[in-house]
Amino acid sequence: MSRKYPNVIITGTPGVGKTTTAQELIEISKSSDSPSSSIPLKHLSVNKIAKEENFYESYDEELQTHVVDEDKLLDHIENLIANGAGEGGWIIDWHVCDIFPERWIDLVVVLRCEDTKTFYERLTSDRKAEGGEKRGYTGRKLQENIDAEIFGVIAEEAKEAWPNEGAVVELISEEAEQIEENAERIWEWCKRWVKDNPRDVDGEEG
Ligand code: DAT
Repeated sequence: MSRKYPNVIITGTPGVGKTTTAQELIEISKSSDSPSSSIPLKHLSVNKIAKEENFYESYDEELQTHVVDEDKLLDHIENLIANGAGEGGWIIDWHVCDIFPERWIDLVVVLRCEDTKTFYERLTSDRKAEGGEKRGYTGRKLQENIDAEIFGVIAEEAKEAWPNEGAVVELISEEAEQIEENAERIWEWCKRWVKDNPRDVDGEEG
């Protein structure tokens, strides 16, 4: 592993709070006042990239969703991640995690909203998170996402793809104050990773 900063994926069923949490984490990293612990984290919103670059393969009418061309997406993200000598610090935000090679990612955070009433309200609400996707889910799209969250489908996929002890962390994202708490936890984890993985001047592992 030759990264200077850790790559983190924030995943979970649509509506659990990935984008909001990633944005909060970036804010925390920017306001960190200690130069020794400063980490230039970068938000990589996969939904945004897929839309901007038009990495859509087709449209699923029943699920009212675009089907992403995963090969194009992975090539694009690989280029981004390899930039800057692959220094790391990418905060990847997407509901799919297991298409990414295991070695790209140092920590997988699965946000959870097991309180079905809260989750239902979020998915059916028309509110749009800043830079996020418009909700107002109905029909099969709504039901499939609620079921996926109840059964913890994404957490299972994450644990299968990253079987190493401690590689996957599940955090509850039900209450508003948990957004900041979770972002703080991920930030503390990033700082510890940097301390535990020191580099020498050549950028080699120390
Ligand atoms: P995601 O990126 O996982 O699809 P989001 O960040 O767009 O989710 O959040 C969806 C909506 O839910 C948005 O209006 C913000 C709200 N939300 C997210 N996490 C929350 C939390 N822990 N408490 C209260 N509201 C939350």
